[in-house]
Amino acid sequence: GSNLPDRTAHLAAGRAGLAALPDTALIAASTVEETEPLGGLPQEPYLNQMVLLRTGLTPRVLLQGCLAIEHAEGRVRGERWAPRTLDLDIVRYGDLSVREPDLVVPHPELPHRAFWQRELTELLPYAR
Ligand code: A4P
Ligand code: MG
Repeated sequence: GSNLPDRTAHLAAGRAGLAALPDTALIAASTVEETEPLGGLPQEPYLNQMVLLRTGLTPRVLLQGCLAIEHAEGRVRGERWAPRTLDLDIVRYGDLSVREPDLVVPHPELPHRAFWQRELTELLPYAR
C-alpha cells in the first residue's frame, strides 16, 4: 500500500524490491486498487496491490527484506496507520501460522479488509 506521492512509483519499487530478494521470485501481481484510508486518521486514499511470491526465505527474513525496501522508498515511521510512501505487509505465507510479538501471519487485518480478500482471490489461481 502507498498513500504518498508518487504512489504508482512506490508500488513499482515495492514489486522490484521483492523480486530482487534472494531466493525469491515474483509470480503474479494483483490489479492495483484505489482504496479509502482505514484507521481513522485523515489522510489521502491508498493505492493497494498484492503480489504472490515464491520464496525460500523464512517469514522473519522476508519481513526484514520488506522493512529494508520500505526504508529505501523513504518510509518514515510515524503514528500507527499514518500516511506512508510504501507499506509492505505479509498477508499470508502459504498455510503457515506465525504468532510472535513483531510478526503475525496471516495478517490480523485480513478478515476486515475487503480489498485484500479480492486481491487474494485474484492471485489464488497462480498459487497452484
Ligand atoms: N508486523 C507484524 N505482523 C506483520 C505482517 N504480517 N506483515 C509488524 C508486516 N509487518 C508485520 O508495521 C509495524 C510492525 O508490524 C512491523 O515492524 C512488523 O514488525 P508498520 O508498517 O511500521 O506499521 P503500520 O503499517 O502503521 O501498522 P500495521 O499494524 O502494520 O498496520 P497495517 O495493517 O499495515 O495498516 N488504508 C488503506 N486503504 N490501505 C492500506 O493499505 N494500511 C494501513 C496500515 C492503514 N490504512 C490503510 C492501509
Ligand atoms: Mg505495515
